[in-house]
Amino acid sequence: MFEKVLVANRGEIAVRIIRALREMGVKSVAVYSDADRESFHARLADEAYHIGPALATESYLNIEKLIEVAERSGAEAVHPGYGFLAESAPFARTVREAGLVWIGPRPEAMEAMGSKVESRRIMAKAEVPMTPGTEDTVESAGAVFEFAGEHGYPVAVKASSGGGGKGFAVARDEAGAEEAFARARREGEAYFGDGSVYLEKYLSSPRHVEIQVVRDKHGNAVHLGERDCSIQRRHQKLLEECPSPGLDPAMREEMGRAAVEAAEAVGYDNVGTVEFLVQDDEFYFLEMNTRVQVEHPVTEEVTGIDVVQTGIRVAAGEELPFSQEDVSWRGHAIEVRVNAEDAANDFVPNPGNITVYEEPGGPGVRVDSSLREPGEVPEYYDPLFAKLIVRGADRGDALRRLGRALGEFRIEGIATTLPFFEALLDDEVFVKGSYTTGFIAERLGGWRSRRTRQVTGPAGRRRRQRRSRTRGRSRSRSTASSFG
Ligand code: MV4
Repeated sequence: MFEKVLVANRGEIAVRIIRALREMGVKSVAVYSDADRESFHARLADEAYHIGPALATESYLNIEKLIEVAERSGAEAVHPGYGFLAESAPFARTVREAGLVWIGPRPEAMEAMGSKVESRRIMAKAEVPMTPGTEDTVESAGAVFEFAGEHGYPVAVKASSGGGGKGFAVARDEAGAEEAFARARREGEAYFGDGSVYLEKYLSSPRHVEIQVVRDKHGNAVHLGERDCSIQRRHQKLLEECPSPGLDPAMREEMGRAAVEAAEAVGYDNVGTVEFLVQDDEFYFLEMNTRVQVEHPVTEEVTGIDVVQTGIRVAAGEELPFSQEDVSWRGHAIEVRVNAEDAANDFVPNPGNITVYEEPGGPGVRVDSSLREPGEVPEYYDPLFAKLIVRGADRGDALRRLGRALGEFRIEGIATTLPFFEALLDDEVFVKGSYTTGFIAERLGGWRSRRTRQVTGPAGRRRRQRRSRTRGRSRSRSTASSFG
């Protein structure tokens, strides 16, 4: 096992990795930018090195500076977390060329999964179910007409290097083909420097269900179950849960097996996530993420397996300490992403200084956060600063616990996504669990949240009085507003 690891990241995932390392008796090295001087992750690590100005390209994305700190600190391995350079094969290669261990999969696997066309080729060979699509990239909108002639409209046009909703467009009919083709190509070029696109038969109302997998360097591969990530706004996940309300045991078993086959076909050798679309009792490979994901805690809470520590052990060459038969799932977990975005004002970014910060607690409640107390959420990075994860005996229990924990979460000074989740708990489609990826787009506009808590009696009056004095408070008790 490593003696010392550089955590090449910030925020809540850096805190998470530092905690994992500490439990393993491994020293942690943090890096921080000007904006993160007072950050919790820098304080928590055994050592912390300043790496530059707030701008990510000058700090957390600066490969040279990261390698320099790794060498200066005597770290033997680098953990990239998620985002930033987590899926950068060049960074992984540079880490290895510096004689350090990359805590993640082989760069070749990262590259293969970074190309949607290449990953579909590999999955086709492994007979992992996929939507009908072109085996190669296509050069003109004429290919859309031809594809639709065989598979019908709508047709999804996707940039092969795309992700996160960029380089994705839908041709709903012949008239829309040119524009969809041009948009996917343009976005592929602009965001990923690669305008090559391919086609898939478009599924109109799928769920987004992903399977956590891990494969070690000795060929042992195991899946850790699914996470339903369909509650997304503009391709940004907001809530994830396990198990998925949309899967029955047979499909769960089949998807788990397909995900393991995918990992084997890729020669994958760390923790990873295989994403699927699920519709009409069928599932289809979407893409594979070659990093630990934001939502990994949902899987940890239901399996009891520490996904981050498992990834570190695999990178150190250890065999998986569990087999598929050892994995079991218990209860129901839900994660909500607490972003510095004003949910009542079209989720506009709202970074700034948090003046009151009180996390919920008690049975079945976990908060993974970049904060320990009031402090700054900087404007330079991803708006996510905390994840509230709850676990209950079943979904109903987890939903009640989520409502209770949201009610305890106090954040003042900035607006956040907390009120959005309170309103979600009032939505019958969400509570029933019969939602798809279209849920937010279909229901967000018409929502008027209601006061979810009738404040009565002296405490209520006191709270009401206090509220009138506090401006900009991110109330976890939603007030009359619409999440338009
Ligand atoms: C699809 C799809 C339906 N059919 N592909 C959106 C961005 C990228 N991650 C892939 N996405 C989709 N691909 C086919 N063939 C629907 C989506 C999609 C989506 C997927 C997962 C989660 C949220 C989504 C929101 C809109 C569209």
